[in-house]
Amino acid sequence: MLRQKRVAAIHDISCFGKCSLTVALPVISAAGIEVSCIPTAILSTHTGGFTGYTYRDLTGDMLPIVSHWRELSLRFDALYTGYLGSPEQLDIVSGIFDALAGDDTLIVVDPVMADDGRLYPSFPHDFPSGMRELCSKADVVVPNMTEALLLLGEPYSEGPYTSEFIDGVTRRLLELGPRRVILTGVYFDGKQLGAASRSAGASGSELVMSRRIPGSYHGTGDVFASALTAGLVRGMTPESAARVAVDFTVGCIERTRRAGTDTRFGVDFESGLADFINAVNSAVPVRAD
Ligand code: PXL
Repeated sequence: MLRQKRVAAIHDISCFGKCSLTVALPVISAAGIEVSCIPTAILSTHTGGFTGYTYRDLTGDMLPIVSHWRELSLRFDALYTGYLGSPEQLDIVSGIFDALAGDDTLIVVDPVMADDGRLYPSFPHDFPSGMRELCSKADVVVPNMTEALLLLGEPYSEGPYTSEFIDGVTRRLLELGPRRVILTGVYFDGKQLGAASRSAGASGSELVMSRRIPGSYHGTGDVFASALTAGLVRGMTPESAARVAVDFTVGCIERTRRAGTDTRFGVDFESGLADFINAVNSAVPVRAD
């Protein structure tokens, strides 16, 4: 019988404002993949635009969860990390990679820490250098442009970008050690926005573009990285997984814009899940054996 794939998602739970685990769990599950999780913190809302949120640090729970899982000899097809609850968790997650990854486990690191040219206020200024080390252990890293430039220790640069600039960023990110980079927030004009995908040894970046919708919608990085991880685990090529993830994310933003929802509340990804599942299944049909 075909074995169901299993992913461990390591992100916070933001109780309101769809992002991190409240996105990763449903999106990856929709692709037919089992998702276990290691919550890094519990917040009443995410930190993007809300004030007065509660915050419970779960750093102390992470290794005991992993120890129990090791007693159960659980195996994972992918480990997928996002928002970490404290700087100490960088080392802890690195240890979790060593403890849980087998030879065939895909490690996806979304270095969630910044956007729009700014490090999130919850992180200390040296967080990007710790994140750089974690990224060196990844098979795939999925930074946005702000995170990419922080990882590289380079000044933030507003777009529109040139293809030479994007190729330079993806090349230097690969020099940090991951096997593949999928850089989001890539645009060359006001009309299109997308991602640049590049693997170690490739001579340039492959672009996966779509229409650009004005505005900044919270949680879209998590929607994209979760859909990408699901596609990769299902066996899609990085470019086709990025294509499906870009289309899914743009659809979510478009529906949310039309509904006029507060941009802090997260995007309507739920209404796009059926199309997302169909896109994944038509790229990699489920074998009936
Ligand atoms: O979507 C990224 C994210 C995840 N979790 C928390 C956040 C953010 C971005 O602000 O604050 C708690």
